[in-house]
Amino acid sequence: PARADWLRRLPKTELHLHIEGTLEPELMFALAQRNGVTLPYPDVDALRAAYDFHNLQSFLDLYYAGAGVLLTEADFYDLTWAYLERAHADRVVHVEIFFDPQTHTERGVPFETALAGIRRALVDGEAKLGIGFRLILCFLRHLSEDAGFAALEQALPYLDRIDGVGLDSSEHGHPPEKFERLFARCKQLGLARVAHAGEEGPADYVWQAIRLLDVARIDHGVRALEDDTLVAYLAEHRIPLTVCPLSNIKLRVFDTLADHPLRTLLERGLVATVNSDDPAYFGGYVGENWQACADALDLTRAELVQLAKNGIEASWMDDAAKARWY
Ligand code: ES4
Ligand code: ZN
Repeated sequence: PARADWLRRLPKTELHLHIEGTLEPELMFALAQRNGVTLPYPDVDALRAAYDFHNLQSFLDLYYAGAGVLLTEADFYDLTWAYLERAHADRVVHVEIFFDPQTHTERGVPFETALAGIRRALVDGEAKLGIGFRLILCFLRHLSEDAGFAALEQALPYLDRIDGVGLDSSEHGHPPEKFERLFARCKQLGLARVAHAGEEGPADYVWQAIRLLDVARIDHGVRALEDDTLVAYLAEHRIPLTVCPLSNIKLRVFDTLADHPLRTLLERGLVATVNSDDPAYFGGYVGENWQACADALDLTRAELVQLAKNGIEASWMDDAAKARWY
């Protein structure tokens, strides 16, 4: 129908995307073969059948195992390029993607191998597909703050190629306060900061991310709605939330998309954006996230335009680039 067509053509941003979460089963098997890695599944269908998650941790276990096929610079390039082509088909004009260096360095893959492959694809994506980009190094919160400092140490020679840092992985029991000193150091180094908070964790973790990590955005943040003072603060300071609707359903944060509070976030004046998180695992890229929300919540064109504008506002593109899309 006309609305689906219009929505497909709407210029979009993607501000919450784990590049390791774009590893499709087909590519996982192809890279396993190329690299002589044996996967614990006989074929693509058996692997896909295992994507039946009941919470964040059950997903993360598979996500970290899957990343084990990524060994060479070419692997990271192919992964990122496949994502960019997919994003381009959804009319994504700007991406800010996460990568998890600790997932790779712990396996003996050098920091610069992952960085170089991802960056080279992003540079090609800008030249050939017109997709602007930023790159965000995520620290794994289930590991220690010292491990995070070690990852930052490895990144120091490459900081001209990294735009910001984030905080991801298992939220329960790993509050933002665990990383206060690490993020203070990142701030000193001139790195922008974001953090996953209020996905499975409580609204208090969102407060901690703001007050202790001084973040520019909150990744997920849907549980902020449990705290009216926090909602007012986020609205007043225009701190964006990078919301991932299909992710929230797959990981059982909400039962169905019809129960998702995306419209409520807009009604409360929050800078909510739509993103895909780990699209190879959660059943949809950014276009499918938009279409599924538009359908399940019967979003108006005005609401959809607001979400698109929020993505531009929340992004770290420069002002000239923002002006192009407003
Ligand atoms: C993640 Cl959905 C989600 N939450 C936290 N950490 C992650 N890493 C990759 N996907
Ligand atoms: Zn995420």
